[in-house]
Amino acid sequence: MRKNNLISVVVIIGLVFAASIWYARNNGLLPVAAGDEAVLYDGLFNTILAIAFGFFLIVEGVLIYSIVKFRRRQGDDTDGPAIHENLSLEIVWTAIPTVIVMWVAIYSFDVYTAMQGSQNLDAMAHGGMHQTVAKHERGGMPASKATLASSNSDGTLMAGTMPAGGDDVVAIDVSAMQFAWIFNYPNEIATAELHVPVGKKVRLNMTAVDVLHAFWVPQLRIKQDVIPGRETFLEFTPRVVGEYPVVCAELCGSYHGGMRTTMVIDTPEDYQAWLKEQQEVASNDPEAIVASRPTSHMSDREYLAGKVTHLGMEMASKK
Ligand SMILES: [Cu+2]
Repeated sequence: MRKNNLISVVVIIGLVFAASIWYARNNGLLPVAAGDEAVLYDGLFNTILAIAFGFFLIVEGVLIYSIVKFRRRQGDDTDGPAIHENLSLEIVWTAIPTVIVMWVAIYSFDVYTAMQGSQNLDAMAHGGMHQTVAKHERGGMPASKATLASSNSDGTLMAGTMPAGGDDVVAIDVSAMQFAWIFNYPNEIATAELHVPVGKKVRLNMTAVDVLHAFWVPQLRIKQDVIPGRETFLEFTPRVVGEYPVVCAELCGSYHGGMRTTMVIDTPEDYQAWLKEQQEVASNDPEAIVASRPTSHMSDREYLAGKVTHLGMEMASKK
């Protein structure tokens, strides 16, 4: 390669590199990162985006260059050069993507582990073991039905093997139903809106009353299925005070699209004040207590009637 060519290749690669990093930092494709996990996730997303954008520029650049440079000139009817193979080129263009893909895989798994993804895998493995026991006791009944049956008859869930949150963790029980979220805090507080304090680890222990739902907050970059008869959980650490949407991300019925609420990340003082306020509501409002009780003694209709009344009062009392 001539010296001039080498210099222009180096300059072009440098420019592509700079453009990729600039685009990864300024793409504006993601909403605000409201949790510590979201920051990790964005690091991964932006890195992959930078790599993809760099390759896009190189591939499209070479394409456009070739279209111009090697176009057919007037009166030129000769054949192109017959090139069969170029072993070193093939080795290079196989090795580079292999290294990149392996590195991205390791980086992704690292972020996944940091976001408690593998804890959920462990919990699922335990849930599976539990179901096998249930199947045994019930004389070969399908595992999922056995689990459902037990959660209906005694009001407790089979997944009792989940690791519980420690003292420094804000643990909130979430129950999903067609078509609402109920958040149960200690002291019989039940609300339709999720409040969490900034800077403290939050653990949501989730289960569904009826069908599959999924808890999703785009600004936290986390999503978890909520499953009838089995407990799943999500852990995150809020970092930006504000209001964010909670969206059901699993088609769960005719009003699935309306199954939304708000997650409010409060300052610690606001959070305590809110909890106190909810405590007063709960102790003066019999429906609020009903909403947080086990459902074993009620039919579904009675259970939901309690919720609906409570939700109505919640919304009215906020204004
Ligand atoms: Cu849903």
